[in-house]
Amino acid sequence: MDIINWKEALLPYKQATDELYIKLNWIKKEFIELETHSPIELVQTRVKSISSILDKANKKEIALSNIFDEIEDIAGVRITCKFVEDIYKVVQLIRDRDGKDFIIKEEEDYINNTKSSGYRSYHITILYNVIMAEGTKVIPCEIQIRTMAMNFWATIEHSLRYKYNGNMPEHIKQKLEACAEASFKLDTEMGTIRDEIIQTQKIIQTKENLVYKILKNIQNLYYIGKIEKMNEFNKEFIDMYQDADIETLYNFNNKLEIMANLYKINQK
Ligand code: 0O2
Repeated sequence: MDIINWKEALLPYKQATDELYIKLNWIKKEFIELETHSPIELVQTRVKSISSILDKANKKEIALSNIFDEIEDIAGVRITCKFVEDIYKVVQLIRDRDGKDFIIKEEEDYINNTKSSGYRSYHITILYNVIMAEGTKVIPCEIQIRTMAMNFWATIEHSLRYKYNGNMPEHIKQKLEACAEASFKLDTEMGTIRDEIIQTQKIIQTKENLVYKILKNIQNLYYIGKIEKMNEFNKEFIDMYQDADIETLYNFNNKLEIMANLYKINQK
């Protein structure tokens, strides 16, 4: 068998994860721009390290020549959500892209079918087309979708599994199982006040967007040389900001928008 040129072999996996990172983050951005709750909290990607690929091949008795055909999580994407309900919303968003952006090969619901270790997560393996200089390559990629609590548990358990190298003491295993149940209880409890949390976040987001627009409108006055007006609005904004509710900020911004129209300031 020829020696593997790892740099060349892993390049399309890197491209796949880079492209998926951008696409999935754009789903998140779309929700935020529209001031609705994004089921996606965080997108992370990684290409498995060479030693980790070799360890997995060894553990699963995969011949070196079959590594790229049989290991399907060399390219990995992790999506972290706030709530369990959000995980299934993300799953649906991914299913909606099936056949358009990629092909879904397999789904594994380790939330409803918790692993004996206590591991919970939703896995989707997709086949993603990477267009390279020398043609198209189909790259399998494992998307793991989990809550922040599930992620916390999995990260700790993963490190301990690595530390004990398959010989984890029974009392640690039991502790981890108990922690997995406790952390899922937290997820379930949080889920019951999901609507209230989302509502609060929406108010914060709307306030942030309004403050951004106000400051931009004030800055525009500077750019067209209306320094006095700028100082006047700036002072008014600083005086009222601390106690202002959404309606007050909205009305204040409206005044600025009217002024911008009056001065024909190009707003983008
Ligand atoms: P890494 O370093 O995260 O990439 P398996 O034989 O079960 O490990 P398989 O059959 O390829 O793997 O698929 P599966 O079950 O979907 O698991 C793939 C990945 O899911 C693992 O990759 C882990 O990231 C995660 N995972 C699965 N089970 C567990 C678990 O019990 N604990 C934790 N912490 N993670 C788990 P790798 O290659 O093991 O590790």
